[in-house]
Amino acid sequence: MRVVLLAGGVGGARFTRGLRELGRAEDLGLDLTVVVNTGDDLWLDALRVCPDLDTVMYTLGGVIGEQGWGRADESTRVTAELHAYGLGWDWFTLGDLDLGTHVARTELLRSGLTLSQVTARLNERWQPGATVLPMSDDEVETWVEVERDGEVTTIHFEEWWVRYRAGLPARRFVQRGVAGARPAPGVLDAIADADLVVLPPSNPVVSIGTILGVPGIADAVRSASAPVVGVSPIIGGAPVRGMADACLTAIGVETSARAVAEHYGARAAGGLIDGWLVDGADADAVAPLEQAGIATRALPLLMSDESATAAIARAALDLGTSLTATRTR
Ligand code: FO1
Repeated sequence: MRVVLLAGGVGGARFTRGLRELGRAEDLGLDLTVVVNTGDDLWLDALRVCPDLDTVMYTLGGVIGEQGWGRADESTRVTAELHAYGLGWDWFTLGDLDLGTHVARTELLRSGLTLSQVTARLNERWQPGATVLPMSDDEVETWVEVERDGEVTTIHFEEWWVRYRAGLPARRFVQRGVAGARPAPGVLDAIADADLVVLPPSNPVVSIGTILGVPGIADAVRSASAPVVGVSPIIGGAPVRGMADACLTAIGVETSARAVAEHYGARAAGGLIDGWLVDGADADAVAPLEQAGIATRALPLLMSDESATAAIARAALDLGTSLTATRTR
């Protein structure tokens, strides 16, 4: 069964790992492809840093840091040296092991490889059990227009997210480079050939929204023969982690499981999703979403441990399978 996921950082990576483990435990023959957001990427200390690609790679490789990014068993000797020279961002920690990835990626990029080729090469080492694709080989960066010290300015997403903890109201998000960006090789084919497309509980604006903003990808999802099932990143009116609420507010979407589903839209009405999973706390969203043409199921959505995550992954597969049965090709 070919499953394609459009994923950002922590939530998407954890969900993908749960789906992979479910497939292995029950011998489901899952063939997973993860299309990853690269809008968080940045040049820092002359290195190309790709937060979501690395979170997916490290999570599937079993070496993710406990905070959900960077490496486990990390140290910060090199970054301390950089800060001592007044370089880098002293509020953004590039650990020593993590820097190994950024140096390797930058060297491979400078040798002429595309981001896809570099990503495939780096993932070989970690055996992720899935095909990991950047959304595009072209540089796309999310910048955030904010008002700071009384003046309007635009800062890189990572500065907004990490330095300001999304505390400066985002006036708008600017995806620099997205207009001319092409889907990375294999992305459109994977979506077209999929038996199921999943929107995991990643940030619907700056992660999944950024992927869908690459010309061609949203249309590929809309026209996919596979059912499209999403997992709400919002439980009981709040994001499970991160600050998706600040992002949703910035685009005028209410922070609720129902509003995010409506934001993606029912595919029957020209939107993106056929199915949607909400937490039990949001069971009141089931009826209205069903009426809007989105098959909706309520179940515990907190990925508190591997078995909880596997249960959510199972529910997504089951909803997808039930929708395949009803979809005309
Ligand atoms: N997040 C933080 O909250 N603080 C950091 O210092 C930080 C450093 C960092 C370095 C590399 C990397 O790949 C991710 C890093 N992140 C950090 C997480 C990052 O902001 C998020 O993973 C995504 O950009 C949002 O999903």
